Amino acid sequence: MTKKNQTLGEFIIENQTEFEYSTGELSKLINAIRLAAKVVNHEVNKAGLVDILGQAGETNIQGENQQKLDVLANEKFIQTLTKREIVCGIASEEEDSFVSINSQDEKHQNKYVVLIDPLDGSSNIDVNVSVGTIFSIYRRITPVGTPVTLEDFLQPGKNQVAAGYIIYGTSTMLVYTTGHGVNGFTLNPAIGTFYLSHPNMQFPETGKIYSVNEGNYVHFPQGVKDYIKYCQKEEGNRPYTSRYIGSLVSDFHRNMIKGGIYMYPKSSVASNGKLRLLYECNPMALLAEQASGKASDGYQRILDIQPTELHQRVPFFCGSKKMVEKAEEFMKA
Ligand code: AHM
Ligand code: MG
Repeated sequence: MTKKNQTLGEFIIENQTEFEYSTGELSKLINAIRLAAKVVNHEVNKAGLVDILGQAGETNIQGENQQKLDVLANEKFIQTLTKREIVCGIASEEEDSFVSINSQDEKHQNKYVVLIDPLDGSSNIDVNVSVGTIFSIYRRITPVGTPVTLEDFLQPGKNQVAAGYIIYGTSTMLVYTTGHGVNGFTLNPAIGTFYLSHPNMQFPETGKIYSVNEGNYVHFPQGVKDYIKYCQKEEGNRPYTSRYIGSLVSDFHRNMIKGGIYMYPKSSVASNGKLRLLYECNPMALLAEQASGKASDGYQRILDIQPTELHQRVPFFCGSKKMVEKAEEFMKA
């Protein structure tokens, strides 16, 4: 049952029983994410005030410069999840390999692994534009009590038991699903409490917004070029509006509320696009489907893809169902 203005804490407890293997473990995990979100929110909000802006001077596994806040957000999420001993493994965009947290204590028979992008859209940090955290949760495949292996992380997105994001925007929101629809909670920063503000979020079936980095146009496959031309054509409810923040969480969030499509296609310079399957596309795809939207790599359902690598990239088309279907039609042609 969802009651508007319910706190996230109340919501988690009330809805715990609708989860298939309800032992309270997943609830504890969501609670830990809630806590880490508040800590990171605090850091993101004061970023302009203290000297934590700028690059940390290190390069992550994808060869990108890490911003100090990326590193900080990564630390906070990993610390919060590790200290509570509620997961057996964590994979992060900022870590080369997964972190195994197999407690020696027999009592800690943790079943879940978490994959996170601790601070997505980090090129927006320096210019005061919204960034986000994305998370994805699976039950491990290997037996409890043994160390987690790569196999536990390389599961197709359809196996996710929960997924969500935190958007550090004009207000901070935590939006998540456990496979029973999508609910959004807004943080009241004065008292540090998330309240249910957006119950049962739904993508409009179609929309008028397309979000893509059109600077890459010349490198896009013909199907994407044709779809963009279709979006711009004066006919019916078109031309559509172009909106691209360059922060997946923010672009997705806006499109879910207003109706739209987000695209990060492959290109002649990046054969699988840019976005990472495991901790960017899969969680967003589960949220999209749970909110009556659709997510595809242009040809097939994102959630059906069998991953082969932790930091694997995949082309991504996500948003209002009819718009994604239209983009797929152009890709096939
Ligand atoms: P990041 O994880 O390094 O921040 O990269 C992911 C981000 C997405 O949030 C965003 O949609 C995309 O990269 C923007 O990329 P581009 O600047 O190439 O358009
Ligand atoms: Mg990212």
